[in-house]
Amino acid sequence: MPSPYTPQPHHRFTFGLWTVGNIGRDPFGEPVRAPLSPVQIVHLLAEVGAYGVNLHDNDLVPIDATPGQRDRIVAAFRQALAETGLVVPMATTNLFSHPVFKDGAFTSNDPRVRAFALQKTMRAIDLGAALGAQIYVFWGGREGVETDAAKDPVLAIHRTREAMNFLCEYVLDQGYDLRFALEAKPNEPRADIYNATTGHMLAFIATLDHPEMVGVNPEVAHEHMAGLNFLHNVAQAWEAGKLFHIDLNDQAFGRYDQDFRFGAVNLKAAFFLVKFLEDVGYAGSRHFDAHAYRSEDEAGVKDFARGCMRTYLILKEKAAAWNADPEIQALLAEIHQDDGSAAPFLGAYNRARADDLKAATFDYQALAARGLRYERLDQLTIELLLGVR
Ligand code: DIG
Ligand code: MN
Ligand code: MN
Repeated sequence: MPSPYTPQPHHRFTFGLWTVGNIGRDPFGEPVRAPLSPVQIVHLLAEVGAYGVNLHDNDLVPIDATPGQRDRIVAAFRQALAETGLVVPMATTNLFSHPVFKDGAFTSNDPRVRAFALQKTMRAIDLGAALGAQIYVFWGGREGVETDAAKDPVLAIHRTREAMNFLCEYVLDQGYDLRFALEAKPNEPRADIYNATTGHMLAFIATLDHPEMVGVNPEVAHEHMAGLNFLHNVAQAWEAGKLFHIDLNDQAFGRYDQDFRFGAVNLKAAFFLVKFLEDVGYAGSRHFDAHAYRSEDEAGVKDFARGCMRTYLILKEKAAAWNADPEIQALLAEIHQDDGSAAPFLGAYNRARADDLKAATFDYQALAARGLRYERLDQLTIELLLGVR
């Protein structure tokens, strides 16, 4: 019997080619690991037990590849997928590495760059669809400014909307079974990035011509960079029917984008996130958009990938234990008790209800005096996570 922490395909754990393929370059240092080919990465992910592999167009096909080179690269990648059984649930476009995108892609002040970005994205969508992807992520890493003198933020919104509407129409025209997932980040590599958080993206989606095709891809690190509660943002996306994908990793608040191993920093936050995803029955990929420490060799990269999945599965088991813990559940029942006395006043508005409520008497001093037992509840949660319950 495999360990309960052994990843299985039904767990839907995925990694981008760029994650376990990260060679450890950072702004202050050269690469520390030899590059792995996409085929090598597929086999590495199969070895550690991943379900799928995601990719930017240029993670697989270099931007300057000839059509013949492209075909050979894609054929070898397909062969590796066939040999390992890995699938490609998500694809995306690299609209941030090449210098042509130094001032953005869809929001660039140069209309030729905006047109090139659309062309590149359509071709990347074709590649993703051909590989079976059903989610297409947009992360606008360069869609921002260092100085607001350079770009009108309203014009940036219009340009982004025009691009998204164009690409939604393209997907419909091509007949692809593909939905878009927009990924927010507040800054880095630009000093400020437009649509900085998942909340901004949810508001932006509502202004599109085909909002039903577009959801979000929240990332732990990016919402933490903005100092936000990731669970709340995921819950709002879920409640809106827009949680199409999720980027799992970890991140200290107030730091650069660390993309740490899942659960490596904020274990309690990771627990409540896993509990939420499992409680609501989130059926999408558990995508680890993260990378190993720069200190690691290839063996360490595998430790990183295994750690992401093991921590998720351990926290999934802890969530089930929390839901079954008699003392925790008794406390929750006490906390959420309802004597029914407020029932006549709550719910949809009507005149009679409003009049009755205005006429009602509340002993708000007594209500204020009630202790809510959250300290005990949180302590029990901590002790469950510490393994003493
Ligand atoms: C960074 O968090 C971004 C890019 O890696 C990619 O476009 C997206 C896919 O998950 N995440
Ligand atoms: Mn990130
Ligand atoms: Mn990401």
